[in-house]
Amino acid sequence: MSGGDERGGGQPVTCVICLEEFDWDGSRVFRRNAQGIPEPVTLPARESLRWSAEAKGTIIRCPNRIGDDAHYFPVGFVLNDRPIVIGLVGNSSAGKTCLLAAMSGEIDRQRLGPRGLQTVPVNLTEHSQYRTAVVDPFYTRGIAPPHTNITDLVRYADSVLLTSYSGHSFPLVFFDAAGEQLKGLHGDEVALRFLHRVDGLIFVADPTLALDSARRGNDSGIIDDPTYAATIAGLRDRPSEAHRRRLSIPAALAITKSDLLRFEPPVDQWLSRPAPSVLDVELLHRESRDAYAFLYQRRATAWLSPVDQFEQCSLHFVSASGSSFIQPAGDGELGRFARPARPRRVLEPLVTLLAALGRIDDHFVRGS
Ligand SMILES: Nc1nc2c(ncn2[C@@H]2O[C@H](COP(=O)(O)OP(=O)(O)OP(=O)(O)O)[C@@H](O)[C@H]2O)c(=O)[nH]1
Ligand SMILES: [Mg+2]
Ligand SMILES: [Zn+2]
Repeated sequence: MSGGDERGGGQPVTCVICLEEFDWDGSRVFRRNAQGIPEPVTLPARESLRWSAEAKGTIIRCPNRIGDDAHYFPVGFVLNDRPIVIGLVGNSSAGKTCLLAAMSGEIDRQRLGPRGLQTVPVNLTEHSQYRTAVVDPFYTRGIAPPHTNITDLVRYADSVLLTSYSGHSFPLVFFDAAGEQLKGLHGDEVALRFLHRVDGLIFVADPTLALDSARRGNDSGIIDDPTYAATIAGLRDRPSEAHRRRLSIPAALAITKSDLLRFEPPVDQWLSRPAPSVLDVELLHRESRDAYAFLYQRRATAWLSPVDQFEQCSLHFVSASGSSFIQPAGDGELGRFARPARPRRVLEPLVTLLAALGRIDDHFVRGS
């Protein structure tokens, strides 16, 4: 194959799937044929006027192989600002995969547009597959995304390319940081790279657990999620976090499944609010205070640890589905929600993280 050594001189780029950095020479790319098989293409020199036209729609291969599949991602992902990596943390069944499907669906529907970020279509097979297999059935028929198999500790879930009105483009990459397994993260390369590379975290909390325990009169008062502590401990190993009392990357706590509490104050007033068109810092603080009090009163104080451990941690009431889950009648049945998905406020935690990372133009933020 022409195009030279993938690890040879060139610009350092980050694979959005395994987060490993490698050198890319600017000319070695691939294009999928009609069967979807990537075939090598060599681009003209970077200085050439033909370069951008010929690079359009091509993909880059990462030399790293984790698992069975080679990693391919759009050339557009390396021509722009570095990727922003967002991780979802929470126990099994907390609602991470549903929240991710809802965020991805909302982003594809340009619901970040009023916040100053447009989605740019890129040729990313993984994103189209994810949309077809998970997001579309969730939106059109209320089909619940399948449970995530715990084969990896953290796993690439989805990515999109966003452009701000001020003209900056950056890839946004989501990782699903699976369950209790994070405890054993020291043996796992991708988990370690993830923890060293992640730019922001969404901690996912299932409020029904807190309610159940309140109803049971659980006096032990411990409603814990071991994935929170494991992730926080892993982040503490980052050189940039050494000797800091609080972790410097931004975090958000998403109290998901809030549709189940939609008649309860204060959830009712937050969930029924339309998504704001600017990030109003005063409102954000009010919602965070309400959500903090809500969890505190239900003795879910262990979930509040991110508030103490991160310099910035906002709290949000969200619902991925907007309606309740119907238990499947039989073994072979798909789990589904009562209605096609109508996500509520799922982009608020993300927008808050992106604002903290300087990716939301000032024009779309009020107060500070
Ligand atoms: N009512 C309601 N139920 C939800 C919502 N999101 C998730 N659920 C329920 O919670 C279950 C688990 O959600 P998942 O998103 O698969 O949970 P997860 O955190 O990805 O779990 P693992 O993949 O096992 O780590 C779903 O099958 C639904 O029953 C929501 O927004 N509203
Ligand atoms: Mg999952
Ligand atoms: Zn890779």
